[in-house]
Amino acid sequence: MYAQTVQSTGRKVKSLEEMSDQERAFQARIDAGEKIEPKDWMPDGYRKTLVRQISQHAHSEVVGQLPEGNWITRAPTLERKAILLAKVQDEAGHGLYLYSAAETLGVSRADLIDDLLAGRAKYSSIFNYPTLNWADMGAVGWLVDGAAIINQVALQRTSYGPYSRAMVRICKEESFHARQGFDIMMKMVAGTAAQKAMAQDALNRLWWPALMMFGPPDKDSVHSAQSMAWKIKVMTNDEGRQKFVDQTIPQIEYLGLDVPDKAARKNPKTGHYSFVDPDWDEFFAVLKGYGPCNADRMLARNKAHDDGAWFREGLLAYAEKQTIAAE
Ligand code: FAQ
Repeated sequence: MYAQTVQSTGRKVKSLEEMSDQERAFQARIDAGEKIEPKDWMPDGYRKTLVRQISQHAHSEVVGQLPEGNWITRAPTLERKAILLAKVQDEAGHGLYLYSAAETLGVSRADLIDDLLAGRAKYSSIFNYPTLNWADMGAVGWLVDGAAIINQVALQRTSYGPYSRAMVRICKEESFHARQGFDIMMKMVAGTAAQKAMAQDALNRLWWPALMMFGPPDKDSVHSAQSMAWKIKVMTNDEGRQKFVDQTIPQIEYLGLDVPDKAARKNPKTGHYSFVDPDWDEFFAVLKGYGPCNADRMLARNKAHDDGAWFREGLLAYAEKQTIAAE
């Protein structure tokens, strides 16, 4: 029987006795570590959860281009501009792989994007915070991509084949992103006192929102218990957050910066750091649309979609012409 270690607030996970024969056989495949492929039978809830999570993940990649895209024209050197441009372009590619993985579950990318543009779909809370100066480009790559990698490395082992395979490629690119962010931070802390202060300020502002990326505490998570049972998620929200803190605090010390959480301490017995939770009221407010940049992000995405209408029409007209020519 699968491990049921996390309590969450959503619907109770069915026991093997409560499952139909088909559901029991499906659970046995999951427990044996088999990958589920698009044409395999799957419970409706499994399909629905994957569509929700993969599409939210895809939207995060696409909306996630905005805070960094904002700095492409203001990067301090040609080299930094080229690197940032490549990174932002990679995020668009990640969105594409993920929408494609979602489409294998019988939904259309156009409908998923409509949900995003109409404000019906979520994307990661982190992208509703502003990027105020160049040091934020370092902090986003280091902390935001760093947090994303922790989650995504685990998701390489997710039970749904197309999602798992998309993650393998995404993780390779994300590690380049995190390193370029850390490299910017290294330059900033080795610069003038004002540059080092900018790096500290970026870290102070992004630390708490980065902790929120892992989702609400396990006790308040709606989906974790069922998603862990189906191995859609292979790590709980709190486990991911702890990994991030344990990995990042030594990096902060290496940079010679102050840890924003003054109370964080390493437990010599466990090797883990204690840390203060982010403000969960703020997190839930951001999810409801009240973050500093929610309205701007939705305006920017809607404008980009409207501005791209001529291009989508052109593609369709070309495809139609090819079909007619082939008949
Ligand atoms: N922001 O029951 P749980 C990136 C929602 S990629 C917004 O715990 P679950 C790359 C959750 O959806 C970053 N909403 O949910 C990049 C659910 O809503 P619903 C994105 C959040 O799914 C870097 C509700 O709260 N990564 O950054 C957040 O079991 C730089 C209840 O929560 C992924 O999406 C949040 N932080 O666990 C791009 C990874 N947390 O649908 C550009 C895949 C929770 O019931 C630049 N996703 N919610 O209305 C996951 O691993 C999971 O979905 C979690 C949440 C862990 C995020």
